[in-house]
Parts: sequence; structure tokens; C-alpha cells
Amino acid sequence: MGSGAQRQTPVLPAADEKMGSGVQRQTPVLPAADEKTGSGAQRQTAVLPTLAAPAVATEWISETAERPVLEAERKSSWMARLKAGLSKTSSNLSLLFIGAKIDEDLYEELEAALLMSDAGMDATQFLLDGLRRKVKDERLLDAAAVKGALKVLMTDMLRPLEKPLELGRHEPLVMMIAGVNGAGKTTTIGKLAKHMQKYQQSVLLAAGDTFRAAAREQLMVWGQRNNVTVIAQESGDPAAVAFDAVQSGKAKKMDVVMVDTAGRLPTQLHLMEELKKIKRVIGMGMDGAPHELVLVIDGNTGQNALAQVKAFDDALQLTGLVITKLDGTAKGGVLAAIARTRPVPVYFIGIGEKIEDLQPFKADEFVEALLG
Ligand SMILES: Nc1nc2c(ncn2[C@@H]2O[C@H](COP(=O)(O)OP(=O)(O)OP(=O)(O)O)[C@@H](O)[C@H]2O)c(=O)[nH]1
Ligand SMILES: [Mg+2]
Repeated sequence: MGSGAQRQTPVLPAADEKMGSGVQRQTPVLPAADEKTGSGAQRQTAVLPTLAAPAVATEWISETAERPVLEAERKSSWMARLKAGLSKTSSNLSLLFIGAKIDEDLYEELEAALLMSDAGMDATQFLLDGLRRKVKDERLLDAAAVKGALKVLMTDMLRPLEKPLELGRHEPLVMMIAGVNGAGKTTTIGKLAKHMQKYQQSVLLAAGDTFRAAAREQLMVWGQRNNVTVIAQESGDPAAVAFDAVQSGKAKKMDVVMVDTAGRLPTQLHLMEELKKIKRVIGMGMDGAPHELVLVIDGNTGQNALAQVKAFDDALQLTGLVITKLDGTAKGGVLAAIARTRPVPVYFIGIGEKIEDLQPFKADEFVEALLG
């Protein structure tokens, strides 16, 4: 987006959020992959933009040429795939309620199912206590009503994690992306860059993963193909690459600068120090930057995800999370654990490798997929 007079400030909204219905909104949101924000009044909701098939297949992001998909169709396909991804937990939970009597056995089985979903002790106890209270207060007598009450409790618990990623607050908005090895950082950056471009956001990427030459190449090839500038250095210091990218982003009046980083475990203290240094040096390049510190988590990591959130948050003061790979064997309960113990907003969840497989997190959709 240029520095024209009518600069909008998008955020990444929920998949079903309506935009630009005639009223100028103050902070428009950057919607899910397939939504078009008109620059004011007109909004096309029906058509998923066709993405060109890539000339080169890369290992970390795949795009396929697709026929246009109706919004409703897209939504139901997203829900179906989210449900499929979380089916392990959802079938455990749903089975409990079929023809069940509301007795201690039910609570015990529910406790076991929640613990198995990676929700952790604290969230599990919180949900059980809330459910017992609700059953009593509302005099719930049948299993379906109890399941409905659990849905409400879970949605309330997860809703504080729901927060759109707001764009346009800074020029450029500087985002630093961190996470353990293979969590999906680079893939997520690629998907986000494509989302943002659709909303006239100019994006610059910094190949801050200087650890592996292949990682740099990966980002550069992708950048070339998608017309996104990538700042990279042959060798060296990721903090210097990040600094250069911020300088360049300012000079070129880019809307967004995203800094990729090499994967690392929170127990690798020297590597955590390196992340802090990258953050500090970005701040030297631009006051107040990085504005977003996003941790990418593999949804299959179970309870360890919580340890990752705590460690990265302590080191970097996270502003948001992206939870990927909820399409595999993920159990999903870890979001409840995060909500109870370290409620860092979940900007996006990922259920696959295509662009539209990354969508804003919505508590009600998630609970519907788990307990629908
Ligand atoms: N099934 C599935 N695979 C995903 C998802 N997101 C990323 N991946 C895959 O996970 C693998 C690792 O992704 P990367 O983006 O390279 O992960 P990274 O965090 O950048 O990895 P390092 O830079 O090596 O630490 C790739 O094969 C991705 O295609 C997702 O939501 N679902
Ligand atoms: Mg990477």
C-alpha cells in the first residue's frame, strides 16, 4: 500500500467477518485468504482468488491452482478439515455423551478425555468445576444439555485467545517470527505474505535463518516467485540481517517486514539469547519494533507446547501465536492449557500446507470442531 491519502489499516479478521459494508471502518482487518476487501463499499465474498500453480515446487509452501469456491463452500470445507484434524479428541469427547447418565462416571471419563486431549490439569479442573456448577444451577438432566454446557464453558475459556492481527499501525509493521525447529515458521511467513499482498500490503522478508544456507535459498526462491523482496546475507549474523531489513523496509515505505528466524529449543540458552539480540537490534533500527513477536507452534507437540509458550514469552514477550499442523494427529486441547496458564493470543491456526489452510483462530469454530 502506498502512502496515499486513503490508507486503510487492515487487520486479519476472522474468516467470516464482514468488511466494508458501506461504512468506513477505522481499523479494517486483513481477512482470511479468500476474502476480498473492497477499498470501501464493495466487497466480493463469493470468489476465492485463483492462485497460480507454482513454477517450482518447494518443500515448505504449496500452492495449487484452484477453481473459484463460494464463501459458504470454503467455510464448510475449512470446518470439515478442522473437524477431521481434531477428530481424535472430538470422537473421544462426543462418545462420552451418547446415552450417558449424568453421574460421577461421566465426570471421570470427561476428566480423562480432557487430559488426553493435552488440556492439562489446570484447564481440565477448571472445566469440570464449571460444568458441575452449571449442571446444578441450570438443573441439567440429559447428556445433550451437559454437552451444550461444556461447549459454552470451552468457548468462554478460549475466547480470550481470539485476537486479529492488526496491520497498518506502523510503517512498516515489523514482525519477528520464532519457534522450535520445523514448527512451520517459514511456511507461515510465506502464507501470511500472500494473504497480506492480497490486501495491498507491501511485504519485505528477512531471511534471519542464517544457520542453514538452504533456509535462505528456500525463502529467496519463494520470494522471487511471489514478487516479495527478501533480504538475505551470504553468511552471518541474523540480527544484522533483521536490522538491514528494517532499514530497507523504512526506506522503501513497506507496510510489513517479517523476520524469519532459525528454529531452536528453549533449552538452548545461547540460541534464546541470540533471539533476544535480534529483537534488541530490530529495536535499534526502528523505535518500538518489533511490533509483533509471534511464536509458531506445531499443534502436535502436546503439553510441551505450553512449555514453549512460557519459555519464548519469558525471553521475548510474545504478542501472538500461530498453531500449525492441526490437520495431523493434533489433539487440540493445548489451546485450553494456553488459555488458562499463558493466554497469548492465537492469531492463526494452520490445518495444511496451502494458503487457505491458515485461518484466523475463532473460539466458537474450534469448539464446534471439538464438540459439534
Ligand atoms: N500438515 C501440515 N504441515 C505443515 C503445516 N505448516 C507447515 N507444515 C509443514 O511443516 C514442515 C516444516 O515447515 P517449515 O515452515 O519449514 O518449518 P520451520 O519452522 O521454518 O522449520 P525450521 O526453519 O527448520 O526451524 C514443512 O514440510 C511444511 O510444509 C500445517 O499446517 N499442516
Ligand atoms: Mg524455517
